[in-house]
Amino acid sequence: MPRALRPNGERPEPRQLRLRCRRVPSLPHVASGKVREIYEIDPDTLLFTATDRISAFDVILRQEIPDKGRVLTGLSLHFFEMMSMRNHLIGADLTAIAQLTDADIASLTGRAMLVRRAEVIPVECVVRGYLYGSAWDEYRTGGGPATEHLPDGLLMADKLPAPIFTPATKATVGHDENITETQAREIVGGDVFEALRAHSLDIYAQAADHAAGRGVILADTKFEFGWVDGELTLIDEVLTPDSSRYWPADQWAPGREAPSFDKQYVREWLSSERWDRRPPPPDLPPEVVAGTRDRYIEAYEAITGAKFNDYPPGDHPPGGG
Ligand code: Q0N
Repeated sequence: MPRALRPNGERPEPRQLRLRCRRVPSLPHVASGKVREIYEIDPDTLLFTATDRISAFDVILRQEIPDKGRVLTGLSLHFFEMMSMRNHLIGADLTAIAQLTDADIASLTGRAMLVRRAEVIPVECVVRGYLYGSAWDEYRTGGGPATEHLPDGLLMADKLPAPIFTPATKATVGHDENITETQAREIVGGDVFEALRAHSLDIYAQAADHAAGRGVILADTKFEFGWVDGELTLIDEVLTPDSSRYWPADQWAPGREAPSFDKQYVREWLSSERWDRRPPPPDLPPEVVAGTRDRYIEAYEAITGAKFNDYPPGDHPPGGG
């Protein structure tokens, strides 16, 4: 089916939704995702920001989730700082950026990272430790690029014999598309493919291990890489609930649906509404917004072991010690 005719969220969002969070008018805008915006500081440096927007069933909802952008940025910073892989993070202190006003700094602090500008490698590097989402759909309907080497007889949400690297192409609109190893090698070259696979599996293993120690399963995740000064570099946001599937370990069992930490609550509420999953989505009532916010904060605290109240570091509530 041509992309333009596909049902629901694969249509571009209405203009006003797309523009709503371009809120740093003093900086040139470089790129947008559904919920992220990238601006230029100088030719070598970008400002990577996470908004409070949320998408569900591929549609951007009209209500924002307060603090969601800070939660996601806090998780990215946590993992960038923990990881040994070279990455694009410069820092999160915005106070020395001449182009930003005090009001910009106040609204961006905690939700923005200064990053090195990279030449983006056009392959999404997905690692899966469990069989779920598009990989499960492929597997149960007879196999496809992501699941071609898996044994028979696995169940939905099963733990895989070993984590698998399942590259995908970046679709400009709609879902990414899983591609075969051969296709990925054609896009990036054999040596780069092998480096991407090795780094992706290694970072996944480190993060999954870290999460497991805190009672959380990292079911799958997506990385992006680029070139900075000729060196392979991890870019984008990393290991956030938007780029990863996290499950509370005590709620997982093979053979059944596994509720994701963050979005399950809002998806369940949307499913209880009469809505055909095409824009415009129903308005979230305040208690659903608040409940979703609580889930994001719970995810942050479970995964990092830190209190969200203490984020960002150096930012203390009035009267605090
Ligand atoms: C960049 N994208 C991907 C999320 C997805 N360090 C960088 N240097 C140059 N370009 C990029 C980065 C990074 N990160 C990555 N687009 C530009 C698409 N993004 C768009 C925003 O939402």
